Amino acid sequence: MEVKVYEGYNLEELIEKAKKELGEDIKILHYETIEEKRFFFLKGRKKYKLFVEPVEDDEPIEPVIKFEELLDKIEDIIDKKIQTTLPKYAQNMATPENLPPHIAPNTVEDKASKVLSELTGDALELANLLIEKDVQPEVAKKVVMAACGLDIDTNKWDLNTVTYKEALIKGIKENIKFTGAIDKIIEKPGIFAFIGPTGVGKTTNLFKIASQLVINKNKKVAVISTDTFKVGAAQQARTYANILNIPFYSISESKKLKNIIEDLKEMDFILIDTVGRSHYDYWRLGEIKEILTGIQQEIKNILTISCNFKNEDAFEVVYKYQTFFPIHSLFFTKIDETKKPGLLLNLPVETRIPVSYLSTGQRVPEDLKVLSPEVIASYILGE
Ligand SMILES: Nc1nc2c(ncn2[C@@H]2O[C@H](COP(=O)(O)OP(=O)(O)OP(=O)(O)O)[C@@H](O)[C@H]2O)c(=O)[nH]1
Ligand SMILES: [Mg+2]
Repeated sequence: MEVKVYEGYNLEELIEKAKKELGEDIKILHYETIEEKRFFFLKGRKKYKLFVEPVEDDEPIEPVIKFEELLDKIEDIIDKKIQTTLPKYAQNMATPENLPPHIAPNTVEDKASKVLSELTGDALELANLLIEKDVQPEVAKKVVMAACGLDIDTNKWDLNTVTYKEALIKGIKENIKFTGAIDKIIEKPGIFAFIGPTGVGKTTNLFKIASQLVINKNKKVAVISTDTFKVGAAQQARTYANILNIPFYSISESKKLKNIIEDLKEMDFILIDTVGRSHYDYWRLGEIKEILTGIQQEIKNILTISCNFKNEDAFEVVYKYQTFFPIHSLFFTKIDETKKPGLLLNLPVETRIPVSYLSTGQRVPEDLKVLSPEVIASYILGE
């Protein structure tokens, strides 16, 4: 291969020149600097000599892939893989371009009126009221239809209940499963892990439940924290555990979890607090899964979601976590921070995942409710 030599005062310009002449793919062999001669006491300007070889089309170019690019590519592949195995509710949610029409801006009202075209009278009013609370039109229709009969005059569906609340409770009962409080267990110890995005209230609410189990139900409870990542996290949890006077462990490895669980055979409940992770952070979600697996006993994973999440974000959280963990139930938090708690219906109706608790504020242990059709209906109707 012919080697070409370029000379000049600016190295970058020489490279550009070489690329213009030989094409974008060039191999820079080396460059030299030469001091130009002037007078015997004056230094000359610095000159460069660049030695370049053109790269033939069929000559293999060594791939230079940055680590971050490689991670992006792998995440892309995982995303595509997940997309093909998603439950039906999530298939349209994975990418913003694919957002279903009821989420796309400007089409919300059109879509809603189309979806609700078979409803009339009170049924239509209730459905619209639900939509105002950020309930998705399809979900609103499903829930309302459960309390409807066919109106012969209009050939449309209308409520057959006296009040909206009654209708809503009926619709919720038909469309959502409830686990009830976790205080009933078949085999002890009942092991529950609190998983979910950062800052949604996992630690706080784990201790609300621990308090209720210890104080109201007289159960033996231990807490294990796998959150060795966040500064002060273990300390926060240890303080709560000390107040309740229950055993507390902080661990970072699966092997240790196994041994500790063996030691805690006599407990009624073991509650595991995990470190909050973004649902986009596959590697870190994998780490949590790694710690939680390898244990003989079943761990029931409670996915904690804040009611002030946007619909599409909450759906993404659920299906991404679902690809890593079987989910026992959804635990909703921060209902006090939103006036539009549509998620309480949207997520469980569309995903069919049972619901367990609702956190109504920051106070430990008071601000906690076991979810029931009546509780959801009250919050949705803003009572
Ligand atoms: N307003 C309101 N705040 C809440 C509720 N539940 C928890 N919080 C607050 O949310 C903040 C975060 O709570 P944590 O329990 O630390 O959240 P976490 O999910 O454990 O956070 P990470 O471990 O960092 O992922 C705290 O200030 C809690 O007091 C709730 O229902 N309502
Ligand atoms: Mg925490």
